[in-house]
Amino acid sequence: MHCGQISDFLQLDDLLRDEEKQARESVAAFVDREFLPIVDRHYEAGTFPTELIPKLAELGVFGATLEGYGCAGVSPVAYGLMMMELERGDSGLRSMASVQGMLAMWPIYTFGSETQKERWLPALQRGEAVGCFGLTEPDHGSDPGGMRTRARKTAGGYLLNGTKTWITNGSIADVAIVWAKLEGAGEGPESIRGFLVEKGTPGFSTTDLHGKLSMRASVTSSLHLEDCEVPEDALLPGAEGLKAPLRTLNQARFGIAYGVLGAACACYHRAVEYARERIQFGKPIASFQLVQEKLVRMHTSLTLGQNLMLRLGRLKEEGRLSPAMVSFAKRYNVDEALNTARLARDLLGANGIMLEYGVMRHLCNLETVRTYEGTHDIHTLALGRHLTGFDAFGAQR
Ligand code: TGC
Ligand code: FAD
Repeated sequence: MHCGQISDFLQLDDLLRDEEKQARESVAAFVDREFLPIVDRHYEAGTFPTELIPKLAELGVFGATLEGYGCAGVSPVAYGLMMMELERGDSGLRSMASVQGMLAMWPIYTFGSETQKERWLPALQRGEAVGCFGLTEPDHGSDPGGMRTRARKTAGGYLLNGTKTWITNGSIADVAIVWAKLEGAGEGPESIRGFLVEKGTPGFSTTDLHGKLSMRASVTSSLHLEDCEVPEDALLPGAEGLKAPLRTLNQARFGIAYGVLGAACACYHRAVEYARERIQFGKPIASFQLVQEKLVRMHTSLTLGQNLMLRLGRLKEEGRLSPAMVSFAKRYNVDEALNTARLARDLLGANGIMLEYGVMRHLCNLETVRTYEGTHDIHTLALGRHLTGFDAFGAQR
């Protein structure tokens, strides 16, 4: 069952094209058939079902909006609906796909040479290779402009040194997009460049992060670069300055803002069903006013989120989607999805904390989604800057 069947209060389906509905339905069927039966096992074990990667590729989810190189060239709305259905399964499943498609393929497509595109895009699209995006460092999360990772020009290429952490897909990736400051290109964020670092390159290693209580069905790693020499053609020629990773993040944030509606939808659906069936004081709890108020809040935020994303998807297609709009949607939809998951957890009583009911898993995942790709407060400040013209990010500016 897809999200449109769970709730389409404003009849937005009327505004979807046939191919957009088809994309949604094929991903939804995959999630129901192949992913939901195994997610609890993987969540408990803290593993990602890597055997599903070729199947995700067959569905066309990797780099779905790109043209050529085997990519489907679907509309932003079709892509967003795919992310929504994946996240109805689990935020970790959507994360795997959004990192592969938007954080690895998109920068290669946008900033890469033709040789780099030919080498990586078809393989990443087919799921024969996995990609990751290394921006965050142990001491630089919200302020990537302060990163310490350095690239030094050598006779045959570049020598990379530094550590990236919290990297989704890190240890399963065949290629990492590593952002580093190029020595001699300035001291500030203008010196940032992107490098394609292949698995197995001497001086490059990964370690997985364990002990996560959120995003358990997702691989999260640190990347270590110790005198790691990459060839000249590892540099993404079109990427200069902090703007390049931030433009990349814009793409992924759009998918996240759409995706979290799937997690919210799963929680809302579970809560409505549960409230109808659960009897207390001789009546279904759905008949109590306070319970109905919670369901109405969940349904309202889901409906507003669906409407918002359809509009933003159409603006994106027309090239009119601004970074401020993306910040708006990421901030608002994630916050609302988290509120929905909390309300659903509450409505399910003690059962709400059990893995088998799914809502606590979504709730825990959404805590990560609130933090990654720009924290809730970073997007607040991005919007505050947009509205006022004043930059409230750092004291020195
Ligand atoms: P600032 O001076 O604002 O910007 C530097 C240059 O970049 C441009 N720019 C943007 N371009 C496109 N989209 C955006 N959203 C942009 N934001 C800024 C800007 O115009 C400027 O261009 P130019 O030509 O003037 O050079 O830079 P700042 O240092 O003040 O930083 C701004 C801030 C705080 C918003 C930025 O650093 C930021 O977004 N921080 C959050 C970091 C973040 O989101 N990290 C995410 C890591 S990846 C991840 O979490 C993946 S999880 C994936 C998964 O599993 O799904
Ligand atoms: P910090 O930046 O230290 O922030 C801590 C707190 O301070 C937050 O509440 C923040 O909002 C607040 N804060 C910071 N600056 C300000 C300010 N100026 N004003 C007000 N408040 C402020 N990164 C990647 O590069 N690639 C990935 O694939 C990736 N995947 C991830 C997967 C997971 C599971 C997680 C948890 C993270 C992932 N990240 C990834 C990292 C993620 O992007 C960062 O965690 C995020 O950008 C926040 O950085 P931080 O954790 O260092 O928090």
